[in-house]
Amino acid sequence: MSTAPVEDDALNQTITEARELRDEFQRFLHEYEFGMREIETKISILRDEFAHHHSYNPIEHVKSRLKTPDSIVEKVARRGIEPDFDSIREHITDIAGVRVTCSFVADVYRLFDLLTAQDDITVRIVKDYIARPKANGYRSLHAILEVPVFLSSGPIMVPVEVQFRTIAMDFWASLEHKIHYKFQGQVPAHLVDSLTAAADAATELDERMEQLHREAHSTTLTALPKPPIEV
Ligand code: 0O2
Repeated sequence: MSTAPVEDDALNQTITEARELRDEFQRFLHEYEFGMREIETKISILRDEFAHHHSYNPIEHVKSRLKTPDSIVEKVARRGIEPDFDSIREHITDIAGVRVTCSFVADVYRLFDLLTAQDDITVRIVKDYIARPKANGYRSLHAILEVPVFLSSGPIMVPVEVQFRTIAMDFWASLEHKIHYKFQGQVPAHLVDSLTAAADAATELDERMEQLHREAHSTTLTALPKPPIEV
């Protein structure tokens, strides 16, 4: 059975529009991917420079992710954001995310300072959940940073959410996330209490490890005939 010419035209028009939307969405996501890569490169340069010139690596690992289209659509609906690209660009700032896990709390702040001091980085929002942990015990330093991306059409500023945390904070957040997901947000009270206690233990561990590190470092320095000179 063949469709009438008018119906064919309507169908072709719908297909063309759907393809255009798909292409525009891909271009939109690419902007965030490029922004994420710029931040990854900056972090990787800092890491290499530390390793080569300071014989110290403050970064344990770096993980990046782009929000999935489903997750973007879900957030647009949940926040009541207009479903157009400009509104999404303006209101959703965590489409590109980079998580930097450091050894110690001092490294978290040092990395944050070094990254945000770079001339081409604009700091949009900082949420310091280390200084002020969330009620459930969540700790991390969050920053929405804008980084320039140079496209063939010209430069654009892309927001990237960077989360800085220690290994202990990361361990806790990852378990908490799994528990939260398993119970779909309705975590039983006894588990909430245990998680809060575990967050306190993680904070204490961070403090003790950093103290130990400082002691070991100062012992090494006094044991050396001459302290190293940094130029
Ligand atoms: P994903 O997949 O990790 O990105 P918003 O995301 O803007 O709606 P909010 O509270 O304004 O929410 O942003 P905030 O406080 O900067 O936190 C956003 C991200 O921090 C979350 O992203 C998590 O990655 C992490 N986070 C914040 N609070 C918690 C917490 O209590 N537990 C854990 N495990 N992680 C947390 P997403 O979008 O939830 O997920």
